[in-house]
Amino acid sequence: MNKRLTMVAISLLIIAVVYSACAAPAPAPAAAPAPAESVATEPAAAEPAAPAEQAGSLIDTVKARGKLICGVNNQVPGFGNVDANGNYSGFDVDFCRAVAAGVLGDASAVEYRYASGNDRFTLVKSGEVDVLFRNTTWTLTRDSAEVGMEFMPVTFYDGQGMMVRKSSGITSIADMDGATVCVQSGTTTELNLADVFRAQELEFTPVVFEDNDKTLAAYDEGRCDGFTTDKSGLVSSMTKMADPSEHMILEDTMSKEPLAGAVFQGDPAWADAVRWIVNGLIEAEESGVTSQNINEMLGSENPTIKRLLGVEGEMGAKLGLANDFMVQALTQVGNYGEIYDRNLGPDTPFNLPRGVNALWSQGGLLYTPPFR
Ligand SMILES: N[C@@H](CCC(=O)N[C@@H](CS)C(=O)NCC(=O)O)C(=O)O
Repeated sequence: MNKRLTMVAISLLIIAVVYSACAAPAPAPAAAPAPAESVATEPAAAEPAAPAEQAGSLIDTVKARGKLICGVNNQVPGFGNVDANGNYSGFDVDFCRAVAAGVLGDASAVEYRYASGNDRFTLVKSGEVDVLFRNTTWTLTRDSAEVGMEFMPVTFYDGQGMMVRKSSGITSIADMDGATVCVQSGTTTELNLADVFRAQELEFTPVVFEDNDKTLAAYDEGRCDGFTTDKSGLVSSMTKMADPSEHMILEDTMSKEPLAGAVFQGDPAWADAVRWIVNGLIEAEESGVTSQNINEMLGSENPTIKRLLGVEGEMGAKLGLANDFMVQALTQVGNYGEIYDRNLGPDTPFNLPRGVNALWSQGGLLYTPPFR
């Protein structure tokens, strides 16, 4: 059998999903264990239990309910995490809070629901969550009717990476022929892993788990030569390892992972409202409006700032929101840069440089269409 066929055969023999032996304690009281899948594929279209569409726009549902139901991660510190008291925090979580502030005027009016890699799109399609902010990559398949997501602006440009033990002597993916790699099911990660190794004609054995804590625990216990996920996830996971100093993240970037929020496809009013709250957080950073200076900024003569803050124009009303929707989001949560710094910046254990996640005006990729 040639190398490529052997590799495909091995890939098809996806190894067992292990529950108890490798499980790190689930930190989330609200965590609902996801069903394990031994063979992970891109989730197919969910059966439409109660599509948001049938009940009118979610914008009205959320207002009537008085709270936002947000699908998040609960085990990725810095992005989506829950503490022992059930308090959620992280970069993604702050976007939930900003949407709640923009739609309801109250950033705390959020009910968080754990969305696993496998069930996240089903939760959105069935209307169990209003919006998903969960390190989710915008892909064609997920955007299409097959999975049925409507993606929001990219909030974090990421790429897949590989963690290995320093003692392994591995310095790049090219050194990983025959390696065993711990990976999470229901993710782009699993699909990219096969693509990248196949392209380099490398054999590998994936060991698949249904959430990050289990995947990481298995790697940390020495059951795999490598642990692969989004680089953001690797950096975050390092903080949970027995001895992070024994490990390193390879330079290789295995994929593009534009992480974005997502809502049900078929509710344009809701999609527009969420989309422009995210855009508003980026516009505010570009315009220099922060949670700290917003009161002064309400008096600004800058026309973009006037429209952003609802001093002029009817931007909120066009979206079915209050005209001060961004004042609420910015006062209570802060602009994109404040959200980034609070969760990932120099004063956090992650200290992630902005890199491509800088504003376009500072050499990055963040660019919002105009508020007019
Ligand atoms: N961005 C990729 C991967 C996202 C992903 O699920 N990453 C893992 C590793 S950081 C994760 O969040 N796991 C936590 C969990 O499933 O609870 C995707 O959208 O498929």
